[in-house]
Amino acid sequence: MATRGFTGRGGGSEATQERLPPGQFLESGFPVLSAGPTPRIQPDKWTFTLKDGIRPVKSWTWAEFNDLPQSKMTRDIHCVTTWSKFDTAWRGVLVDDILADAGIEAPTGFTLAHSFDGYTTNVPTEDLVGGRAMVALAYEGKPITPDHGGPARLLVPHLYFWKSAKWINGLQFTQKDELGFWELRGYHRYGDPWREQRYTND
Ligand SMILES: Nc1nc2c(c(=O)[nH]1)N[C@H]1C(S)=C(S)[C@@H](COP(=O)(O)O)O[C@H]1N2
Ligand SMILES: [Mo]
Repeated sequence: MATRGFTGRGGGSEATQERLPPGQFLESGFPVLSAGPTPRIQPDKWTFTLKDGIRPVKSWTWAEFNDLPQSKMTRDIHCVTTWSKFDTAWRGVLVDDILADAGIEAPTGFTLAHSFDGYTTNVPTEDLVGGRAMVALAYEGKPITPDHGGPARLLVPHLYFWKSAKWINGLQFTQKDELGFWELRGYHRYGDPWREQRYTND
């Protein structure tokens, strides 16, 4: 490991530097970042609802949701607070498979993710489909811990990690791009780490 500041801002090898989006450094731990306290959700109280505007399309219980086809994704993640973590390994239900089980195709180009703590975040629908995003149920082979969003969290690894809503309880298709919790408080509406879209006007 090179001395910090020797090879670049984040230190590390050239390969590491190439894998890090601009302004990011490599983190080996897994920091916890939440706007509020960690909600504790019992499995029998857990539901996930897909909505088209205000119209509920389908809801799943914890047991039903766990019966959906599951996929694995191992991806680098990038937090807007400048840490990145390589090769995080998740298992869960692709948004594609949620839509397939509901028997619909995405009705609009805009989606708002909703969580048990009241958190919301907007993601263009095209960034959630085509195998690009999942509702994750396990991290490194174990149930996701409550502080990291368990029992279920959204994973949209190609966008800054605030888009990966913890404690997710639904996806809502919207007619226009409605801003979520952090997007209303100055974060970028899209949040591409490779274009360093951290704040509203980046
Ligand atoms: N429901 C909910 N999801 C959330 C947050 C939150 O406060 N509430 N924080 C976001 C932010 S800003 C980040 S960086 C990541 C952090 O996830 P972690 O705590 O697992 O590292 O979760 C995101 N998802
Ligand atoms: Mo964050």
